[in-house]
Amino acid sequence: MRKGLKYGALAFLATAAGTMAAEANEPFVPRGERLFALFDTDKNGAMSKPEFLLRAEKRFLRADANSDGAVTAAEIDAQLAKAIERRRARMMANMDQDKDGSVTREELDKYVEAMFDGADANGDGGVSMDEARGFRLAKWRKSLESKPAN
Ligand SMILES: [Ca+2]
Ligand SMILES: [Ca+2]
Ligand SMILES: [Ca+2]
Repeated sequence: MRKGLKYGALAFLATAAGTMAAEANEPFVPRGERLFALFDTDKNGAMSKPEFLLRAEKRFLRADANSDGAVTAAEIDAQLAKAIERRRARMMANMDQDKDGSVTREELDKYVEAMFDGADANGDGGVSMDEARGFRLAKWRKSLESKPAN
């Protein structure tokens, strides 16, 4: 139980930071509205160069494990490995319901069906584009956690 919650919290953090964060912290121009809003710190509707620079530095230099101001290939490797581990832990925590270390098709189907139901906000059996856009994975996962497992 505790373990599940911990992974859930990690998953939430990872998703809150943006799914791209799970890959590498390479500089990129934000395209989604939510992500853009994070970059546009003073919320004036445009991302300034200093805002862009600050964000990129903060993200990229997270990999600088020994804090020497430079990121080595090994530091990038270590960070990617951590991200992969987190991702695997999240996938297993979400889908491996009987915790036997593998996700069966049944377990996958159950998860995917629950996700569909979560996205189908008005419960009419179809997910519209608006419903798909309004679906928040992190929020949905949180709502799963608060439900008792069956
Ligand atoms: Ca370093
Ligand atoms: Ca299993
Ligand atoms: Ca619907």
